[in-house]
Amino acid sequence: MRIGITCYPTVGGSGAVAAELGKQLARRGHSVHFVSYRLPFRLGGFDEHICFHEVDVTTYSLFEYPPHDLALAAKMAEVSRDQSLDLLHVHYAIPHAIAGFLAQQMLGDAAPRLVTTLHGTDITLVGQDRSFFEITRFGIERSNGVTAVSRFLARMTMDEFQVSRDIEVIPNFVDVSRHCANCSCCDRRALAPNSERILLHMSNFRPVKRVHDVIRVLERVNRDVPSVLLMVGDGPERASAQALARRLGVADRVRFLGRQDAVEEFTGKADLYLLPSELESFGLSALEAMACGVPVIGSDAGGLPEVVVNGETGFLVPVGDIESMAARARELLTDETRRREMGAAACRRVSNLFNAEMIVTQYERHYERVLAGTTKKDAAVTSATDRKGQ
Ligand code: GMT
Repeated sequence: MRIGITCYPTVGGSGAVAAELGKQLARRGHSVHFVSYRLPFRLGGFDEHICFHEVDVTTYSLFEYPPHDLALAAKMAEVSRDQSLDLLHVHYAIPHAIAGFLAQQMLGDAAPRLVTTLHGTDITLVGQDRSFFEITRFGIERSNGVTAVSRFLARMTMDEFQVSRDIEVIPNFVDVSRHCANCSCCDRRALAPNSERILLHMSNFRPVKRVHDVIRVLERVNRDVPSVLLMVGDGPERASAQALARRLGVADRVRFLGRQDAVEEFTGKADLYLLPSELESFGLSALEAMACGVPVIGSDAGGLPEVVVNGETGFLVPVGDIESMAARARELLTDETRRREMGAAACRRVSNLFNAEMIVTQYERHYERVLAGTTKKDAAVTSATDRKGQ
């Protein structure tokens, strides 16, 4: 297939999924064209089947707000026409689904089909804003195929936006072969020179991630179990999180590593992964930790229970319950056998349910159905009829 992909190029789960999906599709021989205003993060390296098309946003003295979304739509139409794209797959509803729809309108009969993947905050935060509600709904209704990254997100989209169309759940995934399943290969001494336990958190430090909770948990755990905390990523709450670490007297225990692309190179060094988000439609970073055999302690919110099985691959506690989070962390850090068992269970869960091989095939099947103009329900009915006929 000839596939156009549009995503936010900045650090974030939706961009990570889009980049990884593009690479995996290219590996399968599809021709992939990324259209965005910057090279998406995690899309480094040359691949003969991947091209990047940069959206140029013209500035002009009349424009107080340069019209990025129109420039994107025009570029999507241009690339679709020049590369004879079969479909455009956009990640994050706003504004990408609308730009994709506009591109289709510009091309008329020659337009590619449009697939929109909902990732989370496009529905749970941005889409809920009154000024975006109707246009988000419009984008969902007008896409030829819609996928959501968790059952939670699909349900929420249908309930909140009252859409009756099919939304297929296609979860986040990990290239299991790239993530180390055994953390003993890693040298921990550079990060924990006095054999402290290592806690890890990775995010874009937006308020929804509750990064202050992460610092507070480390402070509590460190009272009994000497520990260090690695904070990976960057964003609006970084400075206040650093200030909190200083105020709580644990600044020397917390290392802010900033943005890191090759997360698989150090994730396996951690003993525990913390994700106390207010809401998480899926929680890609938790999945990446699990793939490295690291148990997750997170909040019992959104789609996270679809990723982390409470008591089996980690623990889930109510949002904001720092004491329970710290207690669970202490419990695992002082029982190495249990921690390792949970880590191994986490790793198995990723291999069995969320590995790239399986999930990318699910996307391919979705594309095929969209191109054929059928739905998953039609396909199920057809195969049931075929079975009856046999
Ligand atoms: O988490 C973020 O703030 C980034 C955001 C994004 O769209 O880039 O992530 C969302 O999409 C990820 C990939 O599908 C999911 O794993 C994250 O759970 C989701 N974030 C939230 O729901 C807060």
